[in-house]
Amino acid sequence: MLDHDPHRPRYHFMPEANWLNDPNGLIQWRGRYHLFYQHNPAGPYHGNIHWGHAVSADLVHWQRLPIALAPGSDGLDQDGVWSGCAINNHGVPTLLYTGVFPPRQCLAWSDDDLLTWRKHPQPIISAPPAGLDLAGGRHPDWRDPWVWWDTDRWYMLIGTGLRGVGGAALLYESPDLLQWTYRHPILTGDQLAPGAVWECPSLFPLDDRHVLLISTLPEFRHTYYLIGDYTQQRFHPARRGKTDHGAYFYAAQTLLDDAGRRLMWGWLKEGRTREAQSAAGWSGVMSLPRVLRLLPDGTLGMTAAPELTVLREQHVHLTNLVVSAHAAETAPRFHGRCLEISAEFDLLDADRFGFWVHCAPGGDERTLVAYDVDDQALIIDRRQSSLDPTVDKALETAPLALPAGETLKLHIYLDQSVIEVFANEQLCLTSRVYPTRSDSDGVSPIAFGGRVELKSLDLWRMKALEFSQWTPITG
Ligand code: DQQ
Repeated sequence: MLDHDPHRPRYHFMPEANWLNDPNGLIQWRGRYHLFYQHNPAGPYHGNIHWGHAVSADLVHWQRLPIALAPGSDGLDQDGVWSGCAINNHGVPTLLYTGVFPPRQCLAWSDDDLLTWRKHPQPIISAPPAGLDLAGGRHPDWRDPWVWWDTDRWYMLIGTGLRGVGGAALLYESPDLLQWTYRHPILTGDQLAPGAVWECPSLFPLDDRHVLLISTLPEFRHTYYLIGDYTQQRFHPARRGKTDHGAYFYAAQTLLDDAGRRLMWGWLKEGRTREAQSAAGWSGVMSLPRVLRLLPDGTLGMTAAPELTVLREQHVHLTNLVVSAHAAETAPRFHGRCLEISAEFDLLDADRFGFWVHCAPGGDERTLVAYDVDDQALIIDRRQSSLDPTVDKALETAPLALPAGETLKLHIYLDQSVIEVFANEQLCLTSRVYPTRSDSDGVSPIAFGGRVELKSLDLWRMKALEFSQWTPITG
């Protein structure tokens, strides 16, 4: 049934059905990429949280593996196995996560190459540090361990919020992953670092700087990056930005791969009602893997992982096309809901230009992915994206200055209800659309208020993936 769902992505990773949220425990182990994720195998809603697991040799074709961690033990994680990370503990694959409720930091390890996991019988940290006034309701917000080794010991960050102050990333240290000592926050909320509570904090070096990722509450819309220096166990941020400017990319986590690349994934939330998610039988999609780099202006740049090119099928290539609103009827029109579009535009006198996507004949339903010259912003205009009155249709924008003479390079991934747009190898704007008509699949270049030159356009139909299932060896 799910195979015929026109909104269900075809080449983004997803569980077979039901609920997915945060990426967890990202690690490359013996050459293969392991992706764990928050998962409810019992339904398309958040609850009963397990760690799902998938593995890939190439970042594109994923094999679904058995559930790695399930809620179970009283006093550990009976209400859910919440987010965390994976590390190589001197040769032993090890997961650290938050068991709920109340929150406790827990550990599990594998003796069989990450296939099955054994939980340490007690929490490794059973309660937050005494004396801190932590945000939260019945239970404190204090979760999502991020762990690394430095010189002669392990370090851990835990996300939390300090009442009256803001979000915080608490630092702990340990000689053996079992005995932990609390030190202090490496950073607390200030003008640069928003949010009352930080979820899924993570810290990693990138070139000669450090990056801290925080996913913030109560906003619950963005993973922010802070770029700065980590010295004397304190983080000193210099720049802040959004890992994605849309409202759907959250709880991002990264891994350092064997090639030295810092790769990032995030949870793509849904933009429709709980009832619609329940009727669909699935909710939540993993983003495409993104390669991070520091840009010369000190911000975080990102591109889609080049491995994704293996998904390309039929191809159209056009060059030097002048596009204007008047020529809209004659502009080339393509069809598809699973496409990669790579385009380079030279600004002429248009004040807005880009592509109609998911466009029905006559334009009853259509979504605009465009650059607005006056506003200096990339936009995804979803206001006409669906005839369904219940789905999200807000306009999404990302500030993007184009210095005189610079072209705009758009890299757009359409995968049914997912739109991921990379602009000038700098930033990303991701959104969700839910057209109702089966013929809402047109794609065409468009310009408003003048003309634009489409210097080059490449468009590929993308392969639909079957995420293979793991089958136990019997006999
Ligand atoms: N999701 C997990 C938490 C984390 C939140 C629970 C972020 O551990 O803080 O599913 O989306």
